[in-house]
Order: sequence, then structure tokens, then C-alpha cells
Amino acid sequence: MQPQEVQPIQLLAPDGTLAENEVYSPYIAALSAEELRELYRHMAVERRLDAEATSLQRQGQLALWAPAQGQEAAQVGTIAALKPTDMVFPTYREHAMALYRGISPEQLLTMFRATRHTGWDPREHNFQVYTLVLAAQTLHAAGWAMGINQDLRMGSIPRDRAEDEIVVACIGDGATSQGDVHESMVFASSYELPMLYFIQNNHWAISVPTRTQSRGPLVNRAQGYGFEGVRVDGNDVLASYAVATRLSGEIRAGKGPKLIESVTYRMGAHTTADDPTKYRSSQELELWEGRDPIRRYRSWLSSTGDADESFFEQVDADAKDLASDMRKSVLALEPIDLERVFDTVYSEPHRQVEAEKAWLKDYEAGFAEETNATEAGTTR
Ligand SMILES: Cc1ncc(C[n+]2csc(CCOP(=O)(O)OP(=O)(O)O)c2C)c(N)n1
Repeated sequence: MQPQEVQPIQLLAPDGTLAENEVYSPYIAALSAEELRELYRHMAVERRLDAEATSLQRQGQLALWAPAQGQEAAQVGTIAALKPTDMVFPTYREHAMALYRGISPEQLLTMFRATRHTGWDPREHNFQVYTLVLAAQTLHAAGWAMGINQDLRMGSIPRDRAEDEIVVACIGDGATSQGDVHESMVFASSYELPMLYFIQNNHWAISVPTRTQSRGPLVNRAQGYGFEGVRVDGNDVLASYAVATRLSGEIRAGKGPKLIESVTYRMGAHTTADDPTKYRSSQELELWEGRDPIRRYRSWLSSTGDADESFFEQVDADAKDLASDMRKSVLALEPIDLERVFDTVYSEPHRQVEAEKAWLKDYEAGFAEETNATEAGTTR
């Protein structure tokens, strides 16, 4: 059976021309020139940060980096449509969303330098810590959303929470194959939870293409659970914003969960640990380079007269400053205290954790012996 195609909602074509859409255009018309410029700024700054983080990893200053190049519009458009009080459950690639929520580059890179499990307090930003176990956050998100419903029912909203809070569960195309997603969606649908599933279909789950993971468009899954899904061009920041605004408004109004399949593309490697040329073609990459989300938006924004060359130059200068500050602050991050890592897993001593700690200490001691031997060799 041929997979049924679903045309994604697109407002901005790759050449930067804007189309009218009866449902979605009014959301864009409501944005001020300043808000439109901010969308650009967020995308451009994240892209610069991404490039810098990739370089830092190559220089051995980060243990790993998961580039988000190409996914800026999907992320910025969506998070800009939310309220700061909405709780976001990210994967490990939501850098543009994290920055938008006020997480600093240093906080963002802390985990990637392996100096802490995370660099930020989720309560300060309503942005949970990155989740590396695929799809686990979809269950955490459903649990949080059940808590919201419970608070509403009991009439006891905690003082630090908003009455109309909704929950966003971010997820990759590959991770939708995890059973956790099914459980989460069943709960969300059955209990009409205030949840937005935000799938960034970046076409690859490391080396496995989406078509292997799903024989039909991922957006169609929502229907199977009994809620609405919308497929959007994730390289179009305006469509991403408009779709997320409409759907989050409906969730806030008590209409239960919704799903966005944001069709985008990961331009870089899955992480700095893999080589995408081994599994995808240069023609495919070229095709998506032609759909670049930032270039497309810049071209439209210039044409409106809402942003001139000096604005773009200023954004570039700000991004450059951010990259240079980031280099300094990352190098200054203190290494993690290994005792603390193991001692905070359980509140009481645990045999397995003790055994793992002893193994690691022994392993680390091996390096000290090697260094001593080398030094002894050079002085002899
Ligand atoms: C439960 C689980 N299984 C496998 C992995 C290994 N793994 C890490 S990322 C990844 C691919 C994820 O692809 P996708 O969900 O499309 O997200 P993307 O990385 O493309 O943003 C895999 C298989 C993991 N982290 N967790």
C-alpha cells in the first residue's frame, strides 16, 4: 500500500514569497514588526551557537553535541506561540527552544561538556531537562498534564502555576516508534489532557529514514488516538507559529490533546559522533539546503520593509559576541565531582552503584599510572 501523502501547511515558500491562508494568515497579521524581527533573531543566534558548539566539540572541549541546524524555524515558530508558563518536555536537540526560554549558552552546554547532568533549573524556565532516553519524556509530560487536570478539578492550582497551562511533549520521528509514545497518547486522549505533541520529523533517526519507521505520515497517528493532528512545513517559521498558536489555543480552551508533525530536516550530523555521509546522499542535502529556513525568512522579512540591512548586521554581531562569550564560559566550567555523581543516584548506598564507582575509579587510576610512566620515561 502506498503511504497516503498529506500536504504540510506552508505560508512561506522556499523563495521567500508569502501565500494567503484563510485559517492561518490572521495569526501572522497579528504579529508586530518587532515580533517578526525577534523570530529571525532567535533563529540566527541559535544557528551561530550551534556552529560554535560543533567546533568546541571538535576541539575536545565538549563530550558531544547534537546539532539542530535546519530545525530553527520549527522550534522558534512553535515556542514563540506558547506562553512562558507552559511546560515544555524537550528531547536533546531543542536548543532554539531552550534559548528562547532564557536558558544561557553556558547552561545549555553544561551537559554536553559532561560537567553536570543538566545546567538549568526546569522550574525557572518551565523547560524540563534534556531527555536522552528516547520518548521517556512523553510519559513525564502526560503525567504533568494529568497533574494539571487534577489541580483544576480540585480547585487547588499551586501558586506558581498558571490556570491555563498546557504541556508540550517534543519528540523526534524515530522516537515515535517507542511504546512510551503510544501509552502517553492513550492517556492524553482518554483523559483529554492539555497536551501538544510536537514531532520534529527531521527525516532521520540517526541512520534510519522516517519511511522505515512509519509507512504513513506521522501526523495520521493522531487520528488513531482520537485527536487532531496538523502537518506543517517546519522550515517555515510563520506556518510553524500559526499552527502552534491555533492548536495551543484550542488545548487551552479545554479541547484535549493535539499533535503537530513538523516536516523539517537535520542538516548536520545526528551528533558529532556520527558521519551522515555514510547513510544519506549529497543530492538530498542539496535539496534541503534550498529550503533553508533562515534564508527563506530573511528574504521575506527584508521584502516587507520591517527589517533592513543594519538589523541583520546587528544580529550577526550579537551572535558573534554570544559565541565568543560562550567559548570562554564553557572552558571555565568546573569538572564534575565523580563522588557526587554516584552518591546522588539513590538516597541510600546501593551495591550496584558502589560497584560501578569502584570500577570507574580503578579505570581512572589507569590513566594516572600511564601519565606517571610517560613522565618517568621522559626524565630518564
Ligand atoms: C530508548 C532508546 N533507544 C535508543 C536510543 C539510541 N538513540 C539515540 S538518538 C536515536 C535516534 C532518534 O531519532 P529521532 O527520534 O528521529 O530524533 P532526532 O535525533 O533525529 O532528533 C537513537 C536510536 C536511545 N537514546 N534511547
